[in-house]
Amino acid sequence: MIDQNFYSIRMHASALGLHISGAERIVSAEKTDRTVSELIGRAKSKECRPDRITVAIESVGTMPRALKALDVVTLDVSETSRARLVVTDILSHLDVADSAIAQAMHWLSNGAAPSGDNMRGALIMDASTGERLEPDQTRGVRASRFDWSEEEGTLIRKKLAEQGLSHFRTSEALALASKIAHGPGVIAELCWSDDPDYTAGYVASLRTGYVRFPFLKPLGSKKGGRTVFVDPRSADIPSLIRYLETEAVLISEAGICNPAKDPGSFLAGLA
Ligand code: WAQ
Ligand code: MG
Repeated sequence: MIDQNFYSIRMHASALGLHISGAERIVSAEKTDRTVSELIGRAKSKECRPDRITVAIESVGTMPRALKALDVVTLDVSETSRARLVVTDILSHLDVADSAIAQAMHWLSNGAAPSGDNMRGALIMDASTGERLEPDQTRGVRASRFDWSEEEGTLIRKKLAEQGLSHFRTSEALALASKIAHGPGVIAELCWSDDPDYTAGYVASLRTGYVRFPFLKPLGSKKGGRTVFVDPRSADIPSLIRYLETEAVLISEAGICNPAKDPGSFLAGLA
């Protein structure tokens, strides 16, 4: 019998109890074996050798929700402090309050967990007050069960590469941001990496698309994270968390990958 299900395949690798790598895919039945070996290969390719790799394979039914990816643009700002000012302008334009923007920047810069470490998941923040709404403030909320469809994954990597964006992080973050932006009650997301040598970050929303900044944090900083700003009037936090963590989403249409712009003309285009 032909198995028409799609499967969520999630890999997690650790050494001495510490997380070293994780990745996930959503694929049709005939691609599960190949995908499992790709993910194990990825876990083993890290400098630090894992002593434990877990792979979970789970049916997500015959028709994951299909979403279109956000369009992409890079804003050429070479200075982190200036990039964060442009991010502030964009979020203000989306009606995120100044206090909420300041809170998000603070937590992403300093480690949002009570210990001062990064959280493994995202903050959920009331866009009008900056209040943190995620129930577990140590772990945050992990968006999961999303992937590019095979064809559009290939297409987006090509389109991104044409704009000089060939790091795997970009296409992965774009898929994640596209899922998050479609969440019920979500206004926008702000992210930068926790990897000390990866300085890029983005602000994303349905209205602006995925707006990247090559230098959203200082080189060498290990502090990073994600903040999801929600509209307190329309967001139901348990529904949003259920969507982010468990609803299977296939990004089945690549968006436009624009050439880099200067922030002034981007902001003028929003107004
Ligand atoms: N759900 C929610 N939050 C997450 C998830 C997830 N699935 N994965 C990571 N985070 C949070 C967590 O706090 C991490 O510390 C933080 O985000 C950063 O994760 O070139 O590489 O995987 O356009 O380090 C963005 C720019 C790169 C890409 C983001 O994030 C580009 C990146 P990282
Ligand atoms: Mg990281």
